[in-house]
Amino acid sequence: MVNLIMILALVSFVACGGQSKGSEGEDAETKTIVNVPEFNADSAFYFVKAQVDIGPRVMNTSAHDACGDYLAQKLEQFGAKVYNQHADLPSYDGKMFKARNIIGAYNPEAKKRVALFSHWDSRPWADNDPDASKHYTPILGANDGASGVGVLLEVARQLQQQQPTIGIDIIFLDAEDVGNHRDSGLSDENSWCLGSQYWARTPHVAGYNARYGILLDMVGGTNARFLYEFYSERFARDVNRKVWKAAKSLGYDNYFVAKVGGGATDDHLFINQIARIPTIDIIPTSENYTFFEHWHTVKDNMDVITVPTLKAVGQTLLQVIYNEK
Ligand code: AHN
Ligand code: ZN
Repeated sequence: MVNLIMILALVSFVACGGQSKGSEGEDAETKTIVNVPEFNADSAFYFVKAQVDIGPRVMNTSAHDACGDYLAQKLEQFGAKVYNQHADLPSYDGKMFKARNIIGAYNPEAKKRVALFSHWDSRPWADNDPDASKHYTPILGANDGASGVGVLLEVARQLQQQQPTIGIDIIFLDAEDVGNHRDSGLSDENSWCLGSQYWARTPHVAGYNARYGILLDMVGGTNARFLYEFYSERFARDVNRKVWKAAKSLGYDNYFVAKVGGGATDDHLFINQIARIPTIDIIPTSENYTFFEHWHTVKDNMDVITVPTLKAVGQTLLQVIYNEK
């Protein structure tokens, strides 16, 4: 009984530790209290919608170019040093894509850096649509593309208001979603992620390095569950643990499930293999479908985007980056 009371007393001390710091002293010595800004998920939602409203961001179209200008302008407005990488990248089916990677650097002089990635292009074909007549229709990519970028624009807005200790690079990659069309009969990994392959070989700053990287892909869907992605686990296990632990500390362990899931041939794979920056992918996994219900279909529009998922991902990211020293 005495033990139980002691445990209860200890628990209540820990539970109110956040408010009443000071007199006991011990906590203050072992932990530095970091002010982590509040991630505004409504603002992130608005940034997702702004991209989707422009239309499908398929290379060599005016909507793509308009969205690229919008993203560079937002990063500029939020106080980043902006780099544009323009590259002509050949697609697997013999086209030449006019691609543009857009990078926003915060605290560009800092040696200790974390890189945050998301692709901003949308898939030229809804080749996973149940209706085969849609297989050559470009998708809006609200979740697959715009969601990660929307979260990172809100992160950028927060970075302008409160600078973290380390340097941050927000990297919007182009030409991710141009991999082999389902009906082509091909399955070449290298046909995907052309923008990240280019960036990993030719970073925006010569000799660029970061402690680690975090890629966001399809982070706005209803009922999203993020498991440790298979290649992330192989290349950057510690980063997975760090991020999932931060999510748990915020009560988001219903979104960030601490189990190993399947692998995705995604931008992080090339960043790990070519640039050798340990990089994880935050991407949903499901037993019922690939990534999310409307993946690579014409239904990947604003109806699939939900504010609470954006909040869980965005707040977790802020928790991680403001705790880096
Ligand atoms: C595959 O694993 C085939 N694709 C993951 C990369 C991707 C496509 N991300 C978004 N769209
Ligand atoms: Zn895709």
